[in-house]
Amino acid sequence: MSLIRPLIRTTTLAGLLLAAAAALAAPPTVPDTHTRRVPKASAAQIASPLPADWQHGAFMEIYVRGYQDSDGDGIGDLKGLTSRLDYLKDLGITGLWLMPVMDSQDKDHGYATKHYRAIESEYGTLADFDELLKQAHARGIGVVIDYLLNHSAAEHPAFIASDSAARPNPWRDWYVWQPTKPDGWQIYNQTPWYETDSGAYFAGFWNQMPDFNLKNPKVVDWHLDNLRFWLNRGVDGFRFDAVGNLVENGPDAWEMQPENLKLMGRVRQVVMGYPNRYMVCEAPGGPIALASPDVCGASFAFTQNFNVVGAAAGDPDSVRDASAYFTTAPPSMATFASNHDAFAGDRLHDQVGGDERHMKLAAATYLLLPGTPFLYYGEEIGMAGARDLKGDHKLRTPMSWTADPKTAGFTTGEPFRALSANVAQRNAAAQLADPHSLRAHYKAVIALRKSLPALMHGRYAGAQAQDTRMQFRRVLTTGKGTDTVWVGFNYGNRAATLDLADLPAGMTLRRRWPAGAEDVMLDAQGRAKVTLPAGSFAVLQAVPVQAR
Ligand SMILES: [Ca+2]
Ligand SMILES: [Ca+2]
Repeated sequence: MSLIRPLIRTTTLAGLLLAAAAALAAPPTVPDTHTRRVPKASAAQIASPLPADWQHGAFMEIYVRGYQDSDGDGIGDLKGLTSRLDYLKDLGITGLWLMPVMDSQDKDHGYATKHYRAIESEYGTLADFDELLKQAHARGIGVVIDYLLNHSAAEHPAFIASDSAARPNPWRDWYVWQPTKPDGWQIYNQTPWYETDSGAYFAGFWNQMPDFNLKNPKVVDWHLDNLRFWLNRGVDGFRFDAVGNLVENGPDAWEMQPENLKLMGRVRQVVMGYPNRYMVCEAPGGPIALASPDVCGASFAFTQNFNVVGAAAGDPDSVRDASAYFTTAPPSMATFASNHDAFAGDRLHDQVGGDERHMKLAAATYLLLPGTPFLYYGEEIGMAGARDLKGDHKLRTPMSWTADPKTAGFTTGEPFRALSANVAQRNAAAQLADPHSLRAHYKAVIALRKSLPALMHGRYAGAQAQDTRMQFRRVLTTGKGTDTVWVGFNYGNRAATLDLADLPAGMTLRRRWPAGAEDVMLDAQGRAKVTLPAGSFAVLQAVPVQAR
């Protein structure tokens, strides 16, 4: 967290003279590799090589630094990730969300972007990125990258240029500057204003991540050009970070301002100008408003993550809330059990105390409910956090590929961070060898979701929750007719019988899960009873009797 520039206000005479001299100096410049206009996209750049359903998931959120090292420096990189695409394809993944891959100051999470049109040198080159896209597309997998609209790194040349007393300074308005530090601001329990020789700047998250002035149309136009830069290279979309924090209107008006929604609507117009692309926004403090088609179109379903995990562990209130969520939330919400941020909870394995049944139920719950599911890398093998790390680092450990206690198969060198606490017990190699593994379960439920379009696209109907049981229907009406899939969960410790109603009368319910179980006959009123063993779920598809 060391500061790269002195943050002490000039008070000495010498300092004042220096400031006066600086004011006479030429205004600072920014290399045009950061800012040159992006040429209009060609038809080939606009076209998408992916099938239309790719963006309905399942997605995998990947921390490139932690996924696979290709050159032995102990740091995951793009070539390493490319070498693992077959593993992801085999799991049934059709989309990747890469945490920031652009050149960053922090050399850690990557959210302090230093260059919006360059790849983080520790991760590789633009050519490596192009190869990743090519190889992912060849496997029917789209690649969505994290994009930082709200802030850059303090080492970004535009911020360095903005921090200058020279006038006129065309970069000053790119960031949020005041002559002196304003009073009355508190964001996440600290003041967001930081002083330099030239004034005070606003940084909502960290003094090394200054906020852009998104009321400046030049900044917005530049961001839109950066998006085109990546879209023209073949990127399939973006995950937008911290969308609740874009525009500030005062000490009591810094979160989810109306301008944020308008700005994201403009962003979406640019992204959707390229067919078959996808974007999803992050704003824990108001996600549903962002999912509107004229804003982001999709947004992470914060709170539903805790409902899903709580339900899996058999908490009746969580079952009720998990069941109710999509009765009001749009189906474009992006669902998950955990992610890279500690505020969204520990890794799924750790949230349920390593209970295999609870992990399997959580996975099935969010994969079978509406929403676009996002797995967090390693979730599918039950990876735990690091034993002796805290906060976000605990969640961002090297992927456990093998049981090797020193490297986890992640690198031939020294891993950049401590390994997951359960690398010996839970790793991809062991899970791939076990047909009953958690990974095999994820793979099977993802395949089930893909095989029944109603699970991917159907509306949510008949949602009921009672104690530790819930059931719902997914109903898809197309030109070919109406497809109804019934899903029931028993999160409890005893077998339970669920009463089914409002199903198409006279049809048969074919068991799609679990495999091998008997079909269920509906009576003339479309009713049936289904008994579910403790800690299990069933998926039944209504089919005409003669189709048996
Ligand atoms: Ca490396
Ligand atoms: Ca902001």
